Amino acid sequence: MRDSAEWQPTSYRSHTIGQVVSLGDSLIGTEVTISGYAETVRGRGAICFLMLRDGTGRIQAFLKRDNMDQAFFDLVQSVSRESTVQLTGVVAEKRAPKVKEGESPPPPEYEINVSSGSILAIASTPLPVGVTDDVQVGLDVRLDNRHLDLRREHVNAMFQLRSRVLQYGREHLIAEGFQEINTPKIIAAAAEGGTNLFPMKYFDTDAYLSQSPQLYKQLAVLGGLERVFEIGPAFRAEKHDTYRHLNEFISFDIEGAWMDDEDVMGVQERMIFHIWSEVKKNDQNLIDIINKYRISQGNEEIEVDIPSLPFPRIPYCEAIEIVKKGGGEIEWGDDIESHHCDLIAAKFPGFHFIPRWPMAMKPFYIHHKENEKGTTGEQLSRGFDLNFGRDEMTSGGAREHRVDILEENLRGMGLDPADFTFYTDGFRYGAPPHAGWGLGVARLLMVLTGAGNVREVVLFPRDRSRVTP
Ligand code: AMO
Repeated sequence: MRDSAEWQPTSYRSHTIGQVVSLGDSLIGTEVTISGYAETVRGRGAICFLMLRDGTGRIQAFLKRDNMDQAFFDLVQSVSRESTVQLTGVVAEKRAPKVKEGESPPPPEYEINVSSGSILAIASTPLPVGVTDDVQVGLDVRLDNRHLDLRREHVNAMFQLRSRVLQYGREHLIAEGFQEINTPKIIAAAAEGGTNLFPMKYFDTDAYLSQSPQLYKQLAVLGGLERVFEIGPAFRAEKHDTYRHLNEFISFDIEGAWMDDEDVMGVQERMIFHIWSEVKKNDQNLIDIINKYRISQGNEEIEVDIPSLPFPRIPYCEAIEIVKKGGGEIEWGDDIESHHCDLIAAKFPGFHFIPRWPMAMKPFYIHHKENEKGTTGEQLSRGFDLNFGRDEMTSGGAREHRVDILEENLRGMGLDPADFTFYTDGFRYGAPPHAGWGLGVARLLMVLTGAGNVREVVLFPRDRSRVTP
C-alpha cells in the first residue's frame, strides 16, 4: 500500500483509506468520504460489513439499513467483488478483541459508520484473475488481464518498487551533474546494427523505431550538454523467446563528456549502490509484501543486499579463462553466453563488470583500448558489460571521438558513412572524449525483486506474440 500522508482531497474522497487508518484517533467522530474497491461483504438482514480497499489501505465499513437510503443498502449487500464504491460516514474505533490477562492489547483499529454512498461501477463476475484470493492463473492470463492483476498486492508492490528504482536512479544521476533528455524514437539509421530494426513508413520515406538513444545521446554531449541521461523505450525486432528479452524495453542511458569507460563504470556502480541503499532504507514494506507472496508459493525470500564497491572487474580475456577452467566450451573471440556466465557467476555471484571486449565484437562507436592486445594479439576495446549472475544488465564504453576513425569503423562494419552524416557531422567541430552506458531497467528489477521473468516487471510487455493489451 502506498503512503498517502500528503495526498490532497479530491472530488471523490475527503481522505484516502491510508489517511483514515493512520490518522485514526484524531479522526474519531469526524465525517469522511472514501472511495475504493469492494473486497468482501459480510452480513445479511439489517446490517452488513463491507471491506473497502484503495491503493493506500483497506478499512471495514459498517452499514445499518435503518441509517441510510435502503435501496443503497440493498445494492451494497449484493455488490460484486471489485466493484467501486464511494462511502460517507463517521470514523469510529473498532471494538477491540478480548485479550487474555497479562497480554498487551493490539493497536486500535478503525471503521466507518456509513450514512450514505453510491456504487460507482459494478464489477462483472466472475473475475478472470482473483485479486484477494490465492487461485493461481498462468502468466499469459495475468498479462491479458493486467488491469486486474495489478490490483494484487504483490504485483502492485513490484511496480511501486519499479517507480522507486527509477526515482533513486534519477536522483543519483542528477546529484552527479547529469541532466535528463529525450531523444527521438523515430529514426533513419541503425545504432546497434541493421538486422533487428522495426521498419515504419514516415509519410513518404522509410524510417525505423529506435533501437537505442545511442547516437542522439552522444550528439547531446557533443553539443555541450556535458552529462545527460535518458529513461525511454527502445525497440528491437529480435525473434527471441526468452525470460529476459522483449521487443520493446526501457533503456536507462547515460553519456558524459571528458569521461572514459572506467569513469562511467564508476557512475554505474555508485548509482546501483544508491538505489539498493535507498530501497533498503525506505521500501522494506514493499519487499515484505513480495516475500509474503514468495513464501506462499514456496519460493525463497529475497533480501536487499547492498553490494560493496567497487564491483569486481573481470576483463574479457580473464572471463574466457574462467569459463574454460570451469569446463565451458568457449574460444577467444566468442560471445559470453548465459551458460558461460553461470560459470563466472559461480566465482562472482553479485554484480560484476566485464570490461575490454575484443574490438571486433563491439559497435562502430566504441573506442579501442590503447597499448593492450588480446590473448592472440587482437585489438581490445573500451567496451564493457555489467552482469549479475547469468544475466547482462548493461553495455557501455568509451566512444570514438575522432571523426576519421569513426568513419573508418563504419566502413569496416559494412556501413556507409554517408548514411550517418547527421551523426558524424557532430564530431567535425571539436569533440570531447566521452563515454556512457545503457542499462535494461527490467533486468535490474528482476535482480531486486527475484522475478524469474522480465514480463513480471513490465506493465504491458511486448514480445513476439503479444501486442495487446
Ligand atoms: P545493448 O544493446 O547491450 O547496448 O543494450 C543495453 C541493455 O539493454 C537491455 N536490453 C534488453 N532488455 C530486454 N529486452 C531486450 N531485447 C534487450 N536488449 C537489450 C540489456 C542490455 O544490457 N547503445 C548501447 C548502450 C551503450 O553503449 O550506451 C546498447 O544499446 O540490459
